[in-house]
Amino acid sequence: MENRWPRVIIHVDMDAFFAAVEQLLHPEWKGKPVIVGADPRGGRGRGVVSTASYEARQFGVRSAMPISQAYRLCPHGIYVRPHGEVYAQYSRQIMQILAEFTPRIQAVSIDEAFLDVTGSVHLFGSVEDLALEIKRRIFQQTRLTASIGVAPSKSVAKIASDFQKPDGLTIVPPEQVQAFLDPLPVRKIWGVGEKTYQQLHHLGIETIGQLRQYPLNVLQQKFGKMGEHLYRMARGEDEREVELDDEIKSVSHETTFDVDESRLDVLDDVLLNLSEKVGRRLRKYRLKGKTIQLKLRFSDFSTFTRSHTLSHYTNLTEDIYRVGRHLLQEFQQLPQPVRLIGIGVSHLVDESGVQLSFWDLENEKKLQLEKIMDQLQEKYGALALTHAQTLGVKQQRKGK
Ligand code: TTP
Ligand code: MG
Repeated sequence: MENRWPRVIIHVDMDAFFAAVEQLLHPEWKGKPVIVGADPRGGRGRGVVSTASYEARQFGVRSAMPISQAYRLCPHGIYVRPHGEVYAQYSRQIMQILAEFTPRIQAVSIDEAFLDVTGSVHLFGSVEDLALEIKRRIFQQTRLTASIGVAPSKSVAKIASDFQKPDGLTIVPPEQVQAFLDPLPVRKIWGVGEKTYQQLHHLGIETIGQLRQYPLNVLQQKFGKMGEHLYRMARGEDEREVELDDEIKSVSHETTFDVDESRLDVLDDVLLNLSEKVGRRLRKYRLKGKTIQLKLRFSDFSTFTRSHTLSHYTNLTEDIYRVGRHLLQEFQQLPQPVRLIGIGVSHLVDESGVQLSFWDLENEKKLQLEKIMDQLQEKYGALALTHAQTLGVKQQRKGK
């Protein structure tokens, strides 16, 4: 049933983030109007509101409003100066929770991220189950609520996360994108600021549905470059990809030894084990990579990395291990005992986004085998099975 989703993009946005964290740190402020921002100084304060709890919003208090105005609207509110370090810590924790759902995640602000979970839905049953699980884990681990939008594109997912705030979940399947967008005000469109809004208003265009009535050439004529953007946004057309954060542009595993290790065969065994972990993770998230990197840290903490880029994309343990072993051999004479060894794969692409080359066709069978092994291993535990295929590689090496 989920096949009708060409992509599943999620936008997560925390509710009244700074104010919610303050309420968490001061439970007596729960249910009360909390305003984070400049000091109101009895109404004479300068500066603006960072954010306000939903209780304070009932009085009309909003982000970026002068603090003096907020004070007039809500004189009995609880006014707090921002604690950036604490918010950043919560932000990191939330991003880490999100990264459990897919390595394809893009943090766009302190309390907001896009996730491409196209490859992860099968792990959770359905799109809805996955989204609910994200909300559940965030709340369980932080006691904060998030609002989530799910759609086939980034722009629609972002509008959807805002649709039922706070603590909302709005899922817009591909066939409902148009019906969802049409009644919404044009202001909801990404990139429509005050100036564009005024122009649209003059034309009598208030809703996205009205905007959609206008042909492309008319919009281009009236709005120049912005015209095509409006045309596409009104249709929910947005090809933009979730841009991977730098630290998750690769999948890697590493091990630090209890006692520094100089025996090559032991290092080699560990490398096989790490390669298997990396391969399994790539396959789990339906990713492939092209560049394999070996990392060694020696007794004196000096750290070296060596990498090799293949001519094809892979997520096979066998490939990762083979290249890793090759790179390890380049350190023929280890200058010192090894303290840490790691292996990673980068230059990641979508498993399905990769054009089928001759090589892929040849390896299709191997891939199927490894997937079955992964499933069995997850079911019955890592030790229950010997990985016949990597064992083959190993025996070859030992036989040499
Ligand atoms: P937002 O996600 O825009 O707002 P929010 O999380 O407070 O509320 P909502 O439930 O509507 O998402 O911004 C995240 C945080 O960024 C917010 O808590 C405080 C900070 N911020 C500012 O400091 N100034 C601003 O003008 C805005 C918009 C946000
Ligand atoms: Mg927010």
